[in-house]
Amino acid sequence: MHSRTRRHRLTGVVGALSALLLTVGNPVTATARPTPAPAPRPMTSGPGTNHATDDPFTSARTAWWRQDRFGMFIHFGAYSNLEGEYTRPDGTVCRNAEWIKRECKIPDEVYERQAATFNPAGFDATAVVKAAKDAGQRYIVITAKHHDGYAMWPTRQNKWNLRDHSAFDPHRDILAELKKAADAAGIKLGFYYSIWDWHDPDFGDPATFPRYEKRMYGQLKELIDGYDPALLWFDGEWDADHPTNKWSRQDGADLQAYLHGLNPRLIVNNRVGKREVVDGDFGTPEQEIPAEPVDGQLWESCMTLNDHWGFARYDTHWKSSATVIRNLLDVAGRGGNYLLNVGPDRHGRIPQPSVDRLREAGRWLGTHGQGGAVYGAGHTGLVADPSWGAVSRRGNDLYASVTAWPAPGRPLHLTTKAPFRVTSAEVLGSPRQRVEVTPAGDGYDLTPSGPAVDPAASVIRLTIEPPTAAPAGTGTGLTAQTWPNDSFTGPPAVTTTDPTVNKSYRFDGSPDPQIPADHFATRWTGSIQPRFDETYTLTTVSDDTVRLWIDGRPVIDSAIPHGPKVDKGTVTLKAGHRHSIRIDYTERTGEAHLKLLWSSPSRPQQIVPQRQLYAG
Ligand code: FHN
Repeated sequence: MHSRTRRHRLTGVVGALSALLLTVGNPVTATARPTPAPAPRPMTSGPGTNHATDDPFTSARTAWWRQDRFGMFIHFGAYSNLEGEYTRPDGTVCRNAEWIKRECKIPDEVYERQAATFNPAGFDATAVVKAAKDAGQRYIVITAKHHDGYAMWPTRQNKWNLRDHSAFDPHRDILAELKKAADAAGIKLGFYYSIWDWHDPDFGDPATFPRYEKRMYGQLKELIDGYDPALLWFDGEWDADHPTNKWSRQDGADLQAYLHGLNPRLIVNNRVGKREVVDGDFGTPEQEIPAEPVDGQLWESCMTLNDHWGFARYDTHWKSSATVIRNLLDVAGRGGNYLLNVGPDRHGRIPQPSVDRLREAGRWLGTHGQGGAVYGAGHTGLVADPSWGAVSRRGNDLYASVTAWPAPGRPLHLTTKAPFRVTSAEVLGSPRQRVEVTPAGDGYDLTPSGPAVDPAASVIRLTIEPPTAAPAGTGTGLTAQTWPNDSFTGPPAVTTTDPTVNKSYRFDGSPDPQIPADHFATRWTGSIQPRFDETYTLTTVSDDTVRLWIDGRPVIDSAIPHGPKVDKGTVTLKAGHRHSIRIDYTERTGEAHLKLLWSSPSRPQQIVPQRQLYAG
């Protein structure tokens, strides 16, 4: 339900822009013509296309990301050369980090002159990767290009980069060095890339924006082809001025399709579009931790270690390692990832206070098996989020991470949301300590016999006998009838069996080549078979309308046309029983999405799997 702001096909963009290529360049510093990015590989688009290729909650493509949980963010660019301070001609000092050019109103030529002295000769990729590993951070996301447009690799699209505009050794490539060190250490490497570009002269005018976009696509292809990143972390997608940023939902949808055409394994964040639940693979709450699991999409909380992303020599307001550890446990217990930032100085060195705090976090994670509360762990609906810490589940272990250890003999109460037995309990790192587990009220009382193991957090590992699960189903999916109108009028034009309800048609797709991208309707019918006797939360992500019934009773009614939207309803289901389900979905104009997810105390959020859906 979005009017089309600026519809263009990538092929159109490539076609139109390649003709313009000879008239563009970067007049600020370049005289050479940028090398044209070769036309991208053909990708599917148009009616019949579903851009949702898997369920990010369970797919092999995202498995490493959901397992690793904890990453290192690195903000490093030409701004780092100023180390957070700019002395104006009048002698006054202006302070900022990665936004220093804009916030301190540094003239282009002054900023370019200082960038020409940038020489991060001290950048040691092996040391950076070691700092991440010592911290227990299992992936790295480094700024390849921030808002100032300065590329940290030898891009062929312009001369505003670390190879062509710096005092740095022209034979070095820090992204290649980091990629090599990360691969050697088994650490995944991703790149941050700002869509908003303060430097490219073609960015701010809609008439010339396609020329910028062609260079942006070219740079992203360079990064994918040249460094094989596991992840792209977009930013700068919001509406802004100076220069005007009119990045649209259509632009984001086109870019995401282009990138997955280059590398189907790539993981992309929601800022590729406009941070909607349907954009990219994960949401990006910043400097905050959601109070509970996020509906409809994976998520990653990104944070600074002090108060700045880029290096600021005066900023000594460091988070404690205990705060880092507790944040990480809260994030993991709510099913998210934690991307914690370092800002190297102008020499390329990570500040020692950052290294010290990160190393302490890594010590905690690597001690007594406490990392089990994070790596491969996630949200459990079996218990309520406690006031004394966080609980995460990994297999049949619940990790109760206690940040407020009780007085001797006093219990920790754990509210349960489904019946399960606790078969053993131990304090990690204190093998002789006993933990009394007593049924109490709406759950259990956990009473440790001794002191906390660690002031940051101590972990009580509960091994449980989980609620009984019915055998996995044998379903093949739901019957899907589609009409070439949005009122279910006349006979359906297409009837198929859909293995799952996981559709991102976006702006150009539809259920079938004969169904137009706008004004269609689909009805799914059949039955849904839960594996647990529990109250399930059914979640839809829809654009434009959706209504859902279970056993003939309405569970979701979101019939007012809308943009990408999450709706939820609860229903008590019986393990192994086939409950009838009907979903009525309509697409009016513009963007189109429909996903059906479920969760329960025993079942973390996922697209309802095929084997639990039956056509009849
Ligand atoms: O403007 C940027 C900021 O400089 C920094 O890169 C953060 C990190 O996620 N993102 C934007 C602010 O939301």
